[in-house]
Amino acid sequence: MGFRKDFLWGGATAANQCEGGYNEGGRGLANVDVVPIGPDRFPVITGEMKMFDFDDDHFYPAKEAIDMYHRWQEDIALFAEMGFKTYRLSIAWSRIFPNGDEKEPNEEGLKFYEDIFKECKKYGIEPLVTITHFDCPMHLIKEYGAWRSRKLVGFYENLCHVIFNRYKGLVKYWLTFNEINMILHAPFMGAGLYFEEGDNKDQVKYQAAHHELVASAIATKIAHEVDPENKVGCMLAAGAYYPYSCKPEDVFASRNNDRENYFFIDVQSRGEYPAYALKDLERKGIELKMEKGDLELLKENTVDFISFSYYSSRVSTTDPELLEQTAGNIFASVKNPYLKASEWGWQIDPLGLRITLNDIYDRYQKPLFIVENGLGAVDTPDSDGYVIDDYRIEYLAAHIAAMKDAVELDGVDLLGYTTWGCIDLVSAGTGEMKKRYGFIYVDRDNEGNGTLARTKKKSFDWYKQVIATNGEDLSTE
Ligand code: P53
Repeated sequence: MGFRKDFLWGGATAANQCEGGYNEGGRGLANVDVVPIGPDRFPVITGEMKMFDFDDDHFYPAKEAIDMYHRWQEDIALFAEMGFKTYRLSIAWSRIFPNGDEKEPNEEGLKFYEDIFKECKKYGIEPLVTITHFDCPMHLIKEYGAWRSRKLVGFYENLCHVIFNRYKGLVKYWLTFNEINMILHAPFMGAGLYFEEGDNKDQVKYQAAHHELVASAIATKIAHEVDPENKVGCMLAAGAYYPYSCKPEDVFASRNNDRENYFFIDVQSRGEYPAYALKDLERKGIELKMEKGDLELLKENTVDFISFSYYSSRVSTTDPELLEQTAGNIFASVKNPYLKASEWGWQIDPLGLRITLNDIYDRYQKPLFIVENGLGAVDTPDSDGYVIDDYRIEYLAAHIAAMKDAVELDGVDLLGYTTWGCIDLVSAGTGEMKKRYGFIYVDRDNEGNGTLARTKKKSFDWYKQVIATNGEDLSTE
């Protein structure tokens, strides 16, 4: 009983949130570089405010991030010390293709990740690679309008060809698009989409989503052709919606909110546009341009497993007063009166993870992989620089217990679990360093001050024990 013997315990990061080195090694500029910290971040990541380059009035935390570009050896050694079986990381597209539309890749970028994968292998760590974690080369945004353009499918296909061939035998687990549903909520950060006056935003977003879905299917096809050992997954920002009340209208609203997310996975895993989505697109007056063969591609190249991030459940309501309070969040949700929230207002719901695992497993019947989960919190090092993060341990222990119930009691087939930000990194939502998720503290603040020194937190030894016992020992003392 319990987790499978080869359960993949580990941690997750994304290139732009940890590497820095934004202009080193021949790397080109990307959307994720030019999103500033501060009040302009939200309008920029949602594509409302144009920011295609750096300016002097803003601070851009991704430029240096936590400097993993130069410190990855030290960081991977720490992951190995915790006993990681897997390490989820992403490839920065613009390291491999600085502009995105070149024919030939940038060798320095390819070599950078090859060295990382080899280092992982050295410790017996299986890399889990996100092909794109929100990033899109800036040149593709300026020249083609990013994923608005069908051309992006071809550029992405080229990237996939190169990396699948180059890393054959080194990487087996791939994710095509991080949180593919983020395109609806943060279209610039998630897919490089910027809106002009008069744009029909829904039309633009769903057309771009179609291009990503086709690109994802093509990636799956190539991955299997290059190496039948390859396993390709989709990736959803998950979290079940609860009805605020048992009023049927609230229940119906919660189902609709879930479908807005499942739409993507329905296509990637079942291989078809679901009926409800076709009706909804029609009602919204959205006409998707498809090419001949798209539907076959989608049908014939479905994913091998389903991965997702889970931080919180969400709540749906039809009550106009409650609805008012939800504006401004990336994912609209009403406050759940039964749950406590993090310092950033994310509601903490371990049982919601079990519910979400069951919902997804019921729907798709494929192996699942939790590739992000964790608590963003303020850490205060003591005089020795040590962080006693009992709140983080408590959060993770409760979520691991819930996922164990989903496996043991409900029969969910779960491949692994990687906590988000296993080393402190830049927050995607806010750009802050202060919102920390790691087992490893990084000395850097929101303004970019600090030595970048790495220090183990209390949770470091705790997670090591969790992995060593394959999730049996979650105790804190
Ligand atoms: P942060 C919300 C907002 C932005 C990105 O988020 C998000 C989410 C949660 O679904 O997605 C993931 O850093 C994402 C990571 C991100 C992590 O959540 O705002 O895949 O890149 O860092 C946590 O606290």
